[in-house]
Amino acid sequence: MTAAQVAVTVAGAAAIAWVLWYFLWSRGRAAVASLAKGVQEIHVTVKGGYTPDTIVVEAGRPVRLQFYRDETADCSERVVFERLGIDTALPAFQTTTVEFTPRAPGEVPFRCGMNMLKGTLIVEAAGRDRAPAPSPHASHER
Ligand SMILES: [Cu+2]
Repeated sequence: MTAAQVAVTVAGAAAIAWVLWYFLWSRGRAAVASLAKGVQEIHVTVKGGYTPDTIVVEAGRPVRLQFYRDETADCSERVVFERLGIDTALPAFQTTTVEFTPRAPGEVPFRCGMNMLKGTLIVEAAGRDRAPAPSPHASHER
């Protein structure tokens, strides 16, 4: 290979590494809630942090977060969603359910009682990818 080819290859590899870093590492351990019977549900393990720590849900549908606290450290004793008015105790080695319906798109941070462990709920606009195509008869119905 010529020096130019080597440079292009190295630049390409660096770009791929950057993309992987950006989506997998800098974004944390993101997960999309799965939909079951109209409820967006996800399991979160609490142990020195939240796994996943970034949860993607859709606005306007009920959300059920199942927090399993896999430790006794005082730090993770409570989980707080200030913007939703939620402050819930998480007993050790048990699953605690937190339910709510996010109304508006945006980011809702959550944290432990001491503001040390942190996570983010990303609320996306309703039906972003799931909305049916607009009816061709819509104009006649008005
Ligand atoms: Cu804490």
